[in-house]
Amino acid sequence: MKEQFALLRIVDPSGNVIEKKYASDITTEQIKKFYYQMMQLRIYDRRGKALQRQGRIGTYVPFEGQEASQVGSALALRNEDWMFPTYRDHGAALAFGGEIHRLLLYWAGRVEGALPSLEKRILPASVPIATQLPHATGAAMAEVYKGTDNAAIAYFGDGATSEGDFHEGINIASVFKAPVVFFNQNNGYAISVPVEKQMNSETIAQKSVAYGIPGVRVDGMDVFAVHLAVKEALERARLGKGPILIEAVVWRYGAHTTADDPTKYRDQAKIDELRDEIDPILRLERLLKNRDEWDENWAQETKTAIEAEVNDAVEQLEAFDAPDPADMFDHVFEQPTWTIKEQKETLLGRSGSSW
Ligand SMILES: Cc1ncc(C[n+]2csc(CCOP(=O)(O)OP(=O)(O)O)c2C)c(N)n1
Ligand SMILES: [Mg+2]
Repeated sequence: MKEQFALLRIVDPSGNVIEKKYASDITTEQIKKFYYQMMQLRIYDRRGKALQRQGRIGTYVPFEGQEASQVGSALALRNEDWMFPTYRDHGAALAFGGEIHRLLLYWAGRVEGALPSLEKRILPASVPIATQLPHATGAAMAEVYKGTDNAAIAYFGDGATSEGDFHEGINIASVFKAPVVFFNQNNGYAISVPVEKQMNSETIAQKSVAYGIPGVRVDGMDVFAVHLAVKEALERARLGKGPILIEAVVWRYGAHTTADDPTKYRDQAKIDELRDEIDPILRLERLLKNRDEWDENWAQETKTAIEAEVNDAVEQLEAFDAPDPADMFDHVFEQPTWTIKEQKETLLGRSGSSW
């Protein structure tokens, strides 16, 4: 199956363009755009981890290593398309136009960070695994009924393919030819469970066969390969040809979340050693160097500008008024059930002024 679903790679880890037919798409402007966007994600992500360690936000989900798959896919979308991210895809949300301080508000446990974006159709992160797949199918079908050619993208991990919602979302999308891209990031782990223990399929892309849709396997550390695969999938979907399953093979460099210790279940030192070789941002640096287009000043200025942007966002985050404890109960259902009402009364009644 690995032969049938061969890995699409355009730029190799040493920064060489290996798929010559795409060479003309690889302009300096495009490389720098991807570089900027991935660097923004990395700086934001590292700050997120630091804020958690400092006790300034709650549990945080890092995505370091997955910048190329999140940026390449998000930048393939059109403004009006729908994005259904998981908790790990706030990088994709940021690349699609999400605001840094709103993303951080989410990790601070604030309802303001979970409101759908008014500017872009970015749904709040799905924490219950795979539940966003049927949602994405529904949104895509609604666009067809409305007569638009807008599409949806559903993000999900390798572990999510073991959920019923994965089947239901893809099956219905296939039957109704819904314009949705099922974008899997196979980072090899569902928390501590390696993908080999999760499934007997050699690839995730091959699961497309069962639904009668195309499946594509890409090097998720290659932003150009991801961008091309998602762009082509979206174009096809807009023409009414139905959904596609894309598997982006990526590395999760660090822990599952800030509440996890990966050294308990994998050889973390080996991954730390590999990072330099496989890194998606270094790949673009090497690509620019190979073209004699690397500009150290530009790289430094880019970093400085992003750091300032992230600092501003942290200030915005911390300038928000203290959260209202009632938020915890008020946004579970449109109309609260009696159980939620009772919980709210119990907590707010008992806690008195301690809030
Ligand atoms: C329905 C459901 N079951 C279990 C969990 C607990 N859980 C949280 S993350 C996770 C692993 C998901 O792995 P994967 O889909 O590969 O995504 P990744 O975290 O690697 O991005 C699990 C099982 C959950 N959030 N929702
Ligand atoms: Mg995973």
